Amino acid sequence: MPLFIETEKEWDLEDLQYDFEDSLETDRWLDAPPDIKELFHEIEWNIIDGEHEETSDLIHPALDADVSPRTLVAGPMATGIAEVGRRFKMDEYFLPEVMMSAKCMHSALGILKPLIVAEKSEDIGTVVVGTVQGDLHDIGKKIVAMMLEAAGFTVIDLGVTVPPEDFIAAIREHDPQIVGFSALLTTTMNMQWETIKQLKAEGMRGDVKVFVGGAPISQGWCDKIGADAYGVDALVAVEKAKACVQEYRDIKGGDPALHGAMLALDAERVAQQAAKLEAVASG
Ligand code: B12
Repeated sequence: MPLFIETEKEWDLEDLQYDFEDSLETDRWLDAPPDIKELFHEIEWNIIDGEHEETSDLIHPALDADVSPRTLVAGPMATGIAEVGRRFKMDEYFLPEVMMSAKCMHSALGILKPLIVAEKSEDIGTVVVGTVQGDLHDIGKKIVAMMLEAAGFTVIDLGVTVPPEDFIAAIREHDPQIVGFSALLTTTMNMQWETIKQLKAEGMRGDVKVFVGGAPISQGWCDKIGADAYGVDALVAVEKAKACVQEYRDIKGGDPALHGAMLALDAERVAQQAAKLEAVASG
């Protein structure tokens, strides 16, 4: 039975601006046994420091202690790379440091992917994913692809800097129910729109449900460009993808009814979270 450790909260990561000792004082992962809490902080600091071998070496002890691969991805790996992003934005880090930290994420994901994907038991559909043209970021897209695979999808990952015509060729070849466009740059998010326009021009918009995601992407952007669903993270992407091939399988891509159904899923999740918080608050 894997350990349950809360990872869904939006943590205050201010301690990561100081040092390891300060991190140990935070309320992150207080529900984990103390040695696991410490291990998580070591993982996040090794990602921040760009130590990829050390990061990989810490993954196995966590797995041996029954921490699930998903908890590692959504927990210390997510907080570690988030702090790297903050440092980069504040000009405390430059590209070489970010590349080292990305290498840590890739090494850890290399260990975790086979374990996560092994959860796949049935085949429920096909998804084509890729990072749009001009954009090299692929960590988040890889996590989304891996979670979709674990949920039962066959995932065709086209890689990074994928031009619209390659998405279109892959949709023709693999006939997926869903296509997912990842974009991490404000300068490349427009390629999501461009690709949708080309899908329409080819008369293929109804054939496939379009998902969009990535740090600068929002529900507002999804609405504006006429995508079907926005996935703020991999868990939401999986929840919506499953709904698309199950209860909403007969609604075509681009149909406003599908867009509405995806928004209703968000509203339902928010209401459930609020009810959970209220229950905790009222003891
Ligand atoms: C790692 C990183 C890099 C690495 C990427 C390595 C790799 N192989 O991916 C390297 C060093 C190569 C890099 C390069 C650059 N980067 Co960079 N990078 C980052 C950083 C620090 C982390 C990104 C990341 O992996 N996050 C972790 C993952 C798990 O999160 P995520 O990608 O958001 O994914 C989650 C969700 O968004 C969602 N999701 C993601 N994709 C999809 C797709 C679908 C379909 C769905 C449903 C959901 C979904 O689910 C994921 C999992 O939960 C971000 C900071 C940040 N805050 O994002 C900057 C950041 C994205 N980079 C930035 C910049 C500026 C650059 C460069 C232009 C720098 C330069 N001067 O050259 C180049 C661009 C190169 C290029 N052409 O793409 C800026 C972008 C600013 C902007 N407004 O556009 C950021 C925001 C940093 C900053 N704060 O300034 N970068």
